Amino acid sequence: MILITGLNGEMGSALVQRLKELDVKNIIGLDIKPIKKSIKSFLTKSYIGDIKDKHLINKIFTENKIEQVYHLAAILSTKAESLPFLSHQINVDGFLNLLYEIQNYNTKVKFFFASSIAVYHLDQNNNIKISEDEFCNPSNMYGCNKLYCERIGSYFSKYSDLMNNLDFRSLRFSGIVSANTLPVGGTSDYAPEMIHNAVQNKSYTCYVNPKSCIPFMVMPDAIDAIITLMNTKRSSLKRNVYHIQAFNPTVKEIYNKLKAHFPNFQLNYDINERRQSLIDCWPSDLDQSAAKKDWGWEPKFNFNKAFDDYLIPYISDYYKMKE
Ligand code: AKB
Repeated sequence: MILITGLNGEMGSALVQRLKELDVKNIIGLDIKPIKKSIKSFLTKSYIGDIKDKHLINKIFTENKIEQVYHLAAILSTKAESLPFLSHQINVDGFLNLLYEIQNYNTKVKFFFASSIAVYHLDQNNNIKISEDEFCNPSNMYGCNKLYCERIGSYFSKYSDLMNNLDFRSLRFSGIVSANTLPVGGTSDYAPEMIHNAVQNKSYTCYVNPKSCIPFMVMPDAIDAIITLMNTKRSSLKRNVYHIQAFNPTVKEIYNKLKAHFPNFQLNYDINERRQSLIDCWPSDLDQSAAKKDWGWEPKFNFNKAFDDYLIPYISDYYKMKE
């Protein structure tokens, strides 16, 4: 059985749909809210409840033979700054609840953990290309949570005799833009919000400045990356954790692209200092040689293709259908 946590979220919904297209069966979903109608039929079973609830996680592992986990449930970076203790409970304790069950399991468990470029902190000059092992010194709650989970996931799977059955794999994502959904509580949310507003002929007030620049990718590439990483032979993977990106536009470049499609689009600014400081200390470019070499990472959508062939046509159709 495959367990997906945070199933209703942007990534969970996209992942389960893709797995269904690939005819993957036996999927169990976990979410704090009732499973969305649009994805419920893809599941063999669902559990509604809290990742923090040890008893519920124990019940899921006892009632099912879990062989793969896609752990996506999390509080994102902006929300984590205002709710740091809740963020720790969900992002760290929730993760530990899953590992605790795996410890007592006599089945091998392949575990995917969604991590983030929030684990990095660059003091200045964030336009250098960095590798996975540099600047891992987070200055935000979400990044601290994610880095710690990466480290203990790697520790248990590599060094601890308690969990020889754990095969831990993780990707550090940055901003992800989907045609169907909007993120909640992230710091990179300005890009998807800007695009969705432009398509709906609405103006947008951006909370970071025009020069702000972090990596992005579209949801289909993010989902393909997860599935490819999970299907790669363990012996080919030289690391437990990889970072990936597809393009890294500034806010101004996103605006220019949208303006070319929607000449009436208006962008205003109302800078949020905390969110700006997070964006400013995150890298704007990633050295992806490890992901390319070990499991053949190659995004299908560069900046132009992402906007011209995916985001703008699909988001336009999405809102037309809603009318
Ligand atoms: C967020 O903005 O919190 C996330 C991230 C950078 O991981 N998109």
